[in-house]
Amino acid sequence: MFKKVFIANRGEIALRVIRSCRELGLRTVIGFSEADRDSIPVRLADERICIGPPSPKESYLNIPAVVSAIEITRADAVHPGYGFLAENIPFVEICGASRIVFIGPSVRNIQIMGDKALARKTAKSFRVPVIPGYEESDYKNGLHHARKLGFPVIIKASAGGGGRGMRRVNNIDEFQQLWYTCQEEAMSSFGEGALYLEKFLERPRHIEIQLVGDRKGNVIVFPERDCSIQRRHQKLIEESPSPFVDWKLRKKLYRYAYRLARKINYKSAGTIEFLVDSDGNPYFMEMNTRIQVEHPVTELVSGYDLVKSQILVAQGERLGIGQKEVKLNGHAIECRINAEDPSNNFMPSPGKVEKLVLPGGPGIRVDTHIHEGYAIPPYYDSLVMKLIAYGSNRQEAIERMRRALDEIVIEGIRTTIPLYRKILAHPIFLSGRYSVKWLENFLESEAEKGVLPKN
Ligand code: MV4
Repeated sequence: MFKKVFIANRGEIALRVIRSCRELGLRTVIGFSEADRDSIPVRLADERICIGPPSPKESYLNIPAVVSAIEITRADAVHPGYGFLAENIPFVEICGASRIVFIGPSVRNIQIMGDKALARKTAKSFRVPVIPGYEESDYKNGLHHARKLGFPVIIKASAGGGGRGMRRVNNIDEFQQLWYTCQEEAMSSFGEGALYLEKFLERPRHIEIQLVGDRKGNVIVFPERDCSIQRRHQKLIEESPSPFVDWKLRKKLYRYAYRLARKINYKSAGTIEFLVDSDGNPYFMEMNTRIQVEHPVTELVSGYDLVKSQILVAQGERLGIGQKEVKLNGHAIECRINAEDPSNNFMPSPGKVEKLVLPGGPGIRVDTHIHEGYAIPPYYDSLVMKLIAYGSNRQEAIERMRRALDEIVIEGIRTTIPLYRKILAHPIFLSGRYSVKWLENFLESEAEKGVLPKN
């Protein structure tokens, strides 16, 4: 049993982890940068230790600093949250060698899924459908495969993921140039030029399945999240269940996600991302080997604490429930509130929160580390709050989200709240018939009309 958990993160997720530790009776210690000294998670943890200056490279990403802090504070385990060191193989290896339990999956699982071409091959080998394509880094073979697939195709970097290092190719004349640009970009961004090729799907939806595995080989899978509302590969709104997914498709997604997690012996919380084409065919895309920003929507529809479960399975405990006990009740929607100005190209807007009035009432959950008087530092991700609405159905969840968006007041910084008020009033969002292309098209049409309302 753990006595003390080290939190190697900041902001809302650090607070989220502290809350689950508190409920489990575990002592917490947080490693913080100089910029986060006066933050709520640093205050709420049982212990705190400075790991370096504000720059993430010198603090939250600084492996020697984090590992020394874990050793000095004699923590048994480390929770990495998301981002920073959550999928960093050297960090997980050093934890293992230093007898620190990493609250997450094995090094091997992170390796397999971190290499997107290997992840594809692995999924294929277990008969999980992937988008028609080829793992191929040779230009001549690539061109041959592209002709066979038919244009448009998409070239992706094996070391990329989450939208980094991809090129859409519309016809054969563009192929050579885009192939080599993609390869060079992969080389310079990831230090590795390996590529793979896929048929380009028009207007797909991004649908993902949360799962948790324990150390005894049990895996449970959860109702899907629809994460199709994105801008530049950053998710803005997520919901569960997807308005597009019926039980027939859900069962298929469950089967594929379960099979893949089980076959690779996955032992933690993880998420399998699928692209679903307009005919409702799901294809494996990537796996995220961490807890994700949008995990609360799954918690609300399933009644299951995913962070608590992550900690318990890392301690060697069994999952508390079997697949039959995984529930899908009602509907949940999350809006990621960023300190960014949507009327000025989403320009980051750090600074002091002069006034803060939080929404509440039935079906509203607010995950945030900010408070009135808090200065949002400019060094990190601009996510400052997750506003999550729950209802007995989608309509009620939307009504509650709209109410919460009307109640909330944040002054002193710009936020994405005005954009959410617009999206939650838009007929396409309300109909549930949106693809991954919709938000960018909507933002373009708004830009033409003039600017989005100011905060
Ligand atoms: C695709 C695709 C169409 N066809 N792959 C973007 C993020 C990365 N994980 C994969 N992405 C895409 N891959 C094929 N074969 C379209 C996208 C895509 C996308 C996917 C999910 C959510 C938003 C997106 C926005 C643009 C493109």
